[in-house]
Amino acid sequence: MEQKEALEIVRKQLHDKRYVHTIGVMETAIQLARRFGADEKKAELAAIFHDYAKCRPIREMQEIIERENMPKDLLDHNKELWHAPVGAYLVQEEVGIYDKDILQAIAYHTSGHTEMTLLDKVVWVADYIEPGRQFPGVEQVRELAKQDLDAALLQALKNTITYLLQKNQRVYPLTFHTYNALLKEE
Ligand code: DGI
Ligand code: FE
Ligand code: FE
Ligand code: FE
Repeated sequence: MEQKEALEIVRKQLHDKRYVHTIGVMETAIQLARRFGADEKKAELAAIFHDYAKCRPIREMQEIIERENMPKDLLDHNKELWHAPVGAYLVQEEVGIYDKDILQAIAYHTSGHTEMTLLDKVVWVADYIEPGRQFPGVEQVRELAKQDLDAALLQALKNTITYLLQKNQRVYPLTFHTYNALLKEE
C-alpha cells in the first residue's frame, strides 16, 4: 500500500492532533528503520496505522478484546493499553493488512513484549520520540536513538514506568517484562 492511500485511510479514523502525531511517528520510524536496518516500508505502514484504534469508543474496544480472545488481563489495566492490540485487529479486518510483522508492531506499540523484533522497537521508539512529543526525558531518548535503539527503548520504558508509578497507576505486567527482557539483553 502506498503512503498516500494509507494516510487517507487513517486520517478518517483520527482527530487532527492524533493525525499530526501519526505523521511524526511515520517520519521518525522511516528514519530509524534506515539507521538501524529495519524494513523501511513495513516501518512506514506500521507507524501510519499504529494508533488506528485510538479514537474508538472504550465499549467497542472492550467488546473486541473479549470477543477475539485477547489477553483478558488487558481489561484489568489502563485503558490506554487497549488501542494497540485492538488496532492490530481492526487494521487487518477493516484495512486488509495481513503482514504479521506489521500487525505485531502495532499490537505491541504500547506495552512492548519480551521478544521485540527490530521493527517492533523502531515503532515503539518512534512513537515515543516523534517531534511532537514533549514529555520530560524525551530529549535524552532522542539522543540515545541516534546511536543505540535498545538503549533508547530501555530509557523510554523506564520513563514510562516511572511516570505511571508517580501517578499511582497500575503498570501492565508485560511492560515490566519488556523492561526486564531488555536489561537481560544489554
Ligand atoms: O497512543 P500514544 O499516546 O501515541 O502512545 P502509547 O500507545 O505508547 O500510549 C502510551 C500511554 O499508555 C501512556 O500515556 C502511558 C499509558 N500506559 C498505561 N499503562 C501502561 C501504559 N504504557 C505502558 N507502556 N505500560 C503500561 O502499563
Ligand atoms: Fe498508541
Ligand atoms: Fe508508546
Ligand atoms: Fe502513538
